[in-house]
This record gives sequence, structure tokens and C-alpha cells, in this order.
Amino acid sequence: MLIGIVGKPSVGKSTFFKAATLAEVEIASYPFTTIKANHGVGYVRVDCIEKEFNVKCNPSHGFCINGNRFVPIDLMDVAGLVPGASEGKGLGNQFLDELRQADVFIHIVDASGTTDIEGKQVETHDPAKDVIFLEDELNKWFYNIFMKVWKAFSRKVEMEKSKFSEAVTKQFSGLKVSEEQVKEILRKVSFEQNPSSWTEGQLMKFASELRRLSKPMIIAANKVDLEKGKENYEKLKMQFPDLIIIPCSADSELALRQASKVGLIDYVSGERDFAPKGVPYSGEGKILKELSEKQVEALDKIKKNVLEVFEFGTGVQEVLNCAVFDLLGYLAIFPASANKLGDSKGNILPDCFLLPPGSNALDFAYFLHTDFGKNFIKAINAKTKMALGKDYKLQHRDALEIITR
Ligand SMILES: Nc1nc2c(ncn2[C@@H]2O[C@H](COP(=O)(O)OP(=O)(O)OP(=O)(O)O)[C@@H](O)[C@H]2O)c(=O)[nH]1
Ligand SMILES: [Mg+2]
Repeated sequence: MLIGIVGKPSVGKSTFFKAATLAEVEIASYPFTTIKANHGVGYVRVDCIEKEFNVKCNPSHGFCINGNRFVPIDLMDVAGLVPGASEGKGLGNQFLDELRQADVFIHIVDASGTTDIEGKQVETHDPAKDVIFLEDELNKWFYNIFMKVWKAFSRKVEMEKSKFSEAVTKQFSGLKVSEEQVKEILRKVSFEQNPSSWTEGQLMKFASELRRLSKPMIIAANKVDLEKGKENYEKLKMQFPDLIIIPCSADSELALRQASKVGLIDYVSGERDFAPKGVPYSGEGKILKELSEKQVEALDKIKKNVLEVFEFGTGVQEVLNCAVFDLLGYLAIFPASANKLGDSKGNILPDCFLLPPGSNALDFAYFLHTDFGKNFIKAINAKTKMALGKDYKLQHRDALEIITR
């Protein structure tokens, strides 16, 4: 699964990316700092099942802190998008191409309203404009791709709906659009006439709905640590009640993650607190370095302006989790057997996989190995020891063993 980080220039896309991945990327207050896309690994946070089994896990990918399992996901940070990008403005089409493989978008918005539509520093700017323009550009991107195939069809007076959806899906190959999704949109828009006679408005509506379904988007209202941040975030929520909008301070998350990495503080992504409060501290056998006065001041500011104000702390972890689990509906599944929680090397609960919504026990078997799928007999729920058939619909945080012939 790939998460694309999008937005106009200077909103904090690379800061968000760096906070989530700790990869070395360029961050600066002028537009188009990022030109080439950055790829990295971030993590979603899952309540680890180790507690239910009374064990301590050893993840082979990601990590686990205090029962919080961090499962890797791929992230991509791209160049800033400006109005007209779908027509080639700014860095235009090139990076739209890079976004083809994304399953979901995180739209970073500058909620402080201190950057204009092109990412230049200004006194005030209404972030609502950014929400509208970005959706618009992405929809136009889909519209342009769609029009290529529609033009061929529009010359025919009659056409079968099935041929139409097949051709549209083909045109969108490489953009992770399935024929099922195309058909779903056809049903949803339910335009009376044949697609060849759709009006301009109907064509746009079709392309936009297809974009929304195949590339859903969550909004990170970033820079809420700044003066107008909270106020603008609350306004955005009122103006766009149908969108998922999460208050965020990527800059604060980055500072906390970096301080934690070098042992200055103990901080777990997604928490509203960290330790210590400016005194040397020994936690879980780890001796932390003494903080300087400046560091204490910076951390106190994050605490006062962000962690104590917002329900999800810096919001970065919540944005990632929401995108993967709420918006996409993915499920975290642990391979495990009731009698044996370790692998051949004795690692306990080494794996946790993310499966798409609607996956069943047989899908999980195939996901692990084709042979497991082909020779599937049953699955066993490691928590309850109950046997499950191939059609069993997976639940988030299930622990399953696959029994094969
Ligand atoms: N106060 C505050 N500043 C932030 C936050 N996130 C990013 N910034 C600042 O915003 C500026 C732009 O950050 P970048 O991460 O480079 O923005 P970008 O969206 O990647 O920009 P382009 O690559 O040019 O499109 C930098 O000066 C960051 O330090 C935040 O949460 N709070
Ligand atoms: Mg950038």
C-alpha cells in the first residue's frame, strides 16, 4: 500500500514525511523545495495482541513499544501542486504521474493561513481555498485521462455499458482503478442517456466520482501550533463536514521524534506526553542525556501549544492511522497459532500484515503463500482456538493460523 502526501507548496509535506519516516529530506520555507519525489517507510500504530497472549513480541518489520505495534507502510512526498497543475503549471503533470500508484492521499493544508495559493509567505490566506483547489486539480487530472477514452466512444451513438466500463478501466490502468469501481460509479451517477451523449457537467462528475473512490483523501490541517491554526482548523471542519480533517503539527512531531531518537526524551508517536520534563531520566534501563535550557523551552512549547490542546497530540500518527484504517478500511492481521506464537527462530509474533477490507481467511492464506491458499483446509483463531472456514471475514487484530493439506 502506498500513501501519497499532496498539497500546494510550503505547507509542510516534507516535514510530515520526515516526521513519519525520519528520512533525510529537504525542508525550507520557500515554494518548490521538493522537486523529485521522496519515498520512505512510515508506520501505522496498532494495539498489539501481545497483551492478550501475555507475551512480548519481536517484530521482524517495524517495532513495538509498550504494547503499541508500529507496522510499516510506504509513503511518498511529492512536489507542491499549484492551480493549473493538471494543465502542466508549476511542476505539473510530471508529479501527477508519480501519484498514479498511490492508494490514498494525505492532503496537507497550511491551517495557519500564512502561505498563499502558490506557497509564498503572506499575512493571511483562507485554507478553505486550498481544500477546494486541490480536489479540483486532482479531479481535472482524472477528467483529462477519462476524456481520451470518452472521445473515442462519443463518435458511436450506441454503446454497451460493459464495453464502456472495460475501456475506461483500461484507460486508467496504472492508476489502481478497478472495473468494479468504474461500474460502481456508473450505477451511482445513473445518468439516463448513453455515455456518448453526456454533457460536459456529467463527464466531469463521472471523472470526479471515480477519483474520489479510487484515490480517497484525508486532510491534515497542519501548522496548528501557529497563531491562527486552531481557529482555522475549526472553521475547516464546519465548512467541510463530509471530509476527514485532523489537526496536525508536523514540525512538532519531527522535533519530538528526533529528540527521542537521540535519547533526549521518551516519546511514542501518537501520545500526548513525553518524558522527562527537563531532568536526567532513567527509564527502562535507558539513561537519557540532560536537556539544555533551549531544548527544554522548545519541548515545553510543543507541550503547551500542541499536546495539551489537541486530542491526538501532534496528529501525525492519527492522520496515518485514519488514512489506512478508517478511510481505506485495512485490517491488521497477525499470523499465529494458539500453541506456538513464535517462528522457527523463536521470534514471538514476528509479523503483522495489512489486508484490504473485505478480505477473508482464504485471501489471508494466499497472501501468506500461494501454496497455503491452494491447500487451504481451515483457519484457526489463535485467541479463541475456534476453527474458521475460508469465507470467514477477517477482523482487525485477528490472530490466525492457516491449516493446509
Ligand atoms: N510552525 C510550523 N511550521 C511548519 C510545520 N510544518 C512545516 N513547517 C514549516 O513550513 C515550511 C515548509 O515546509 P516543507 O516541509 O518544506 O513544505 P513542503 O510542503 O514540502 O514544500 P514544497 O516542497 O516546497 O512543496 C518550513 O519552513 C517548515 O519548517 C508545522 O507543523 N508548524
Ligand atoms: Mg517538500
